[in-house]
Amino acid sequence: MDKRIYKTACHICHGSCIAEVTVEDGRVTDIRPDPEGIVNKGRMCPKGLLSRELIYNPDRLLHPMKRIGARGEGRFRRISWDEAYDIIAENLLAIEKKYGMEAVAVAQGTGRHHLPYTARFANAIGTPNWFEPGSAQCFFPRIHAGAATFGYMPSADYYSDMNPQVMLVWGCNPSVSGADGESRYCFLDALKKGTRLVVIDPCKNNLEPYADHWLQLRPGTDDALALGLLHVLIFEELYDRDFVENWCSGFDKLRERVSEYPPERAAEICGLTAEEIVSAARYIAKADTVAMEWGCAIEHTPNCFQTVRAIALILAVTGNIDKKGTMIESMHVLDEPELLEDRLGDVQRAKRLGEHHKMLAGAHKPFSSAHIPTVFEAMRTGKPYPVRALMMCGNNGLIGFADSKRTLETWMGLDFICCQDMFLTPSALLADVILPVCSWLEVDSLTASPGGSDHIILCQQAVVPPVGECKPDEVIFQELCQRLGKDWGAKDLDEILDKRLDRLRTFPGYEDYTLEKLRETGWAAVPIEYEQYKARAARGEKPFNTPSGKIELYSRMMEDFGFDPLPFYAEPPESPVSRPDLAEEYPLVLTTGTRINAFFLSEQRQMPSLRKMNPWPLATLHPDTAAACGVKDGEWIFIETARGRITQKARVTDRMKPGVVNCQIGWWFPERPDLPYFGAFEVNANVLTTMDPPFDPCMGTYQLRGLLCRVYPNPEGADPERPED
Ligand SMILES: Nc1nc2c(c(=O)[nH]1)N[C@H]1C(S)=C(S)[C@@H](COP(=O)(O)OP(=O)(O)OC[C@H]3O[C@@H](n4cnc5c(=O)[nH]c(N)nc54)[C@H](O)[C@@H]3O)O[C@H]1N2
Ligand SMILES: Nc1nc2c(c(=O)[nH]1)N[C@H]1C(S)=C(S)[C@@H](COP(=O)(O)OP(=O)(O)OC[C@H]3O[C@@H](n4cnc5c(=O)[nH]c(N)nc54)[C@H](O)[C@@H]3O)O[C@H]1N2
Ligand code: SF4
Ligand SMILES: [Mo]
Repeated sequence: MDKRIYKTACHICHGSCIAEVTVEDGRVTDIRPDPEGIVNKGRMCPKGLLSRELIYNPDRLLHPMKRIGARGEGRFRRISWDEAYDIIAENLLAIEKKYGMEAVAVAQGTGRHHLPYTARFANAIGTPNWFEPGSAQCFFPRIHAGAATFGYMPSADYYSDMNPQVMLVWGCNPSVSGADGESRYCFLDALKKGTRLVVIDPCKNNLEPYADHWLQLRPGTDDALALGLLHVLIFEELYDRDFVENWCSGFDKLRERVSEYPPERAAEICGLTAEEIVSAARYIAKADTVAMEWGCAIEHTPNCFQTVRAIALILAVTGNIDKKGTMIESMHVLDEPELLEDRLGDVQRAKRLGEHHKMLAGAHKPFSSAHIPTVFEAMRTGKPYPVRALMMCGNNGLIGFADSKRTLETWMGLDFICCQDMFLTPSALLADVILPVCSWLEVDSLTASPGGSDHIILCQQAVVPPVGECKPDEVIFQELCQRLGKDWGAKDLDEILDKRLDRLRTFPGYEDYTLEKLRETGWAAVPIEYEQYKARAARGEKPFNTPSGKIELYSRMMEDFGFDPLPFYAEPPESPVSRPDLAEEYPLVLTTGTRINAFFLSEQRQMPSLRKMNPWPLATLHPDTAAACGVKDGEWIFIETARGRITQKARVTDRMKPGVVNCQIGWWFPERPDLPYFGAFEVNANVLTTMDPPFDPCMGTYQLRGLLCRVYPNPEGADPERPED
């Protein structure tokens, strides 16, 4: 028997836990955490550990298929890769000829191994209309607000002998979702070592024992809270005067803006007391070292960019930047793969839909993304020009994008859809061609950690050959380019991966490092350099890579783009304050998201052990709210907004802020192919959300949190058609 143990990085989530995977006769027989794994040190979550249920799942797509029934009906026929590529090439080239390649949209899922290659594919074939659900709603706002403010996105330092004394946990639960591009374990270790928390979250959770302050704000009002905290820090003179004078610009202007947000005003907006805000601010100011984990909850309103900036400025004025145990700068140890932006060319780039959202789509940055609502509008109306095809990779947009009914209607009208996935998802049901892809155990990839300040490279490798006829996304893109007569710009994946190690090779001890070596060791790490800005200043260089060379409390980049250079509060467009008329009908505040251990977004519902951990979709509400709506814990309820209604099971807990309902996301029932779209329109939270304007001017973000809803019992109780839990 042939038996071998490989070290490889799991990358099901945004983290990278090093696993020891046993392979016997070409099959994965065991998955364990590597006790030495640099970020996980002997721990992995159930999603990674149970991945044999993923790779050998009976629902796994094993060969390419083409649609034979009506779109969405779910009838497909097995075809060869050759035939699949022929169909795709024929359709895309016909669309290119008739409308131009901009009529082909390329949709990417959240950032995992295929992220750069999907963008590269879009550039290689010549469409500017590449997008990722996170571009405007997740992580990218933090990246770009970080760049505008500091010249980089800082992230929490868990790696020095100085544990963060206090951490702000803002709209995030890193113990479940993973810290910035990290798995959760570094955060949990910091807690064990004594880090105390200030948590900003409408719902209390497992972090409660570690929190000295918990600000249960009304969803969607994080901007007002950040400005209220800044008010206390500035007007009580609790900020770091030396740091601000030496390294920040625009303080006086910020002070003037912040004067509009005394804690009493912020408290009223957020549904808190002024005392809660004042005491939290004083606590933050008193700590020697403060780091932060900020989550996507702050990126889910149309004032997303200003919200993220306002929060970032708390770290800036308290001087918690680039010192041990605070927020640190990237070592950029892993080069990005080439995105082939030149291949796109200026003419095509200028056609990018949503170009005026400069922080999203601007030509000044890599991973420029088209604006999803604008692309969808073009699909529906042909304006400003037609978009007729959709290439989906690692994206389950019918579940993940706002307003699922509108998404369905939009995609129904397209000429051609191709979907690359591991499973027949509700989105894949709409495809003309489905391409089966590899799981994390079947692909080669490199990841950097942590996401915002990488000093570690983690190596993911194919430990077994692909099951069935599956292929890695990267190979599919290269072969598709070939078929379309477009240049992929590399001989193979190894060439691309090897090039990404160039920067690592500039560090002492790594001069001759190879991909092969990395596959043996599992990871490579370089030492963090703290206070890089001081070293740059000593060399006569700009300390920070911003227009002024300082941390920009007043952002000149934003001013140049015509955006307000100073943060402000804006009420979400749908809220009890901005829409009192609608609130009469829908009196509760809805938030969505809140990651859970068992699942990554819409995935893993087919994995029996994980599904058992969370069999049904749950909506959380306070006992007073539940009583007012006549619903009981554990009962199926309806949650309804102006867009539609879904059903989930009530989870009643006094940890939730009264008046707020929090729906789980990502739900569909893969075990129910008999239901239209696997029941997605009955249970998926995005039936409730909206993609309507107004959008965040900088990023084009729409509102996913803080919407208006109502809740009532589902009189049918547990649907008899639905298996009991
Ligand atoms: N296990 C697991 N890990 C994941 C994922 C997953 O699905 N499962 N998804 C991945 C992805 S794509 C992302 S973006 C991250 C997201 O993970 P996080 O950034 O941690 O975000 P969420 O879990 O969506 O929400 C975090 C908290 O925000 C609170 N919240 C809700 N509304 C608001 C609000 O308006 N303001 C504030 N301050 N808080 C609010 C919720 O109660 C919740 O506790 O996780 C990644 N990691
Ligand atoms: N209401 C509401 N909506 C949200 C959010 C929220 O908090 N509230 N969060 C938003 C956020 S932060 C994000 S990032 C988006 C996420 O949106 P998506 O990225 O679309 O997330 P998923 O639903 O997990 O879809 C990912 C798909 O990729 C497939 N897949 C997994 N690995 C691979 C692979 O290696 N290759 C390929 N080709 N496919 C693979 C999976 O089977 C799955 O079908 O959703 C957003 N939607
Ligand atoms: S935390 Fe993320 S990387 Fe680690 S095992 Fe779980 S899914 Fe994989
Ligand atoms: Mo995300």
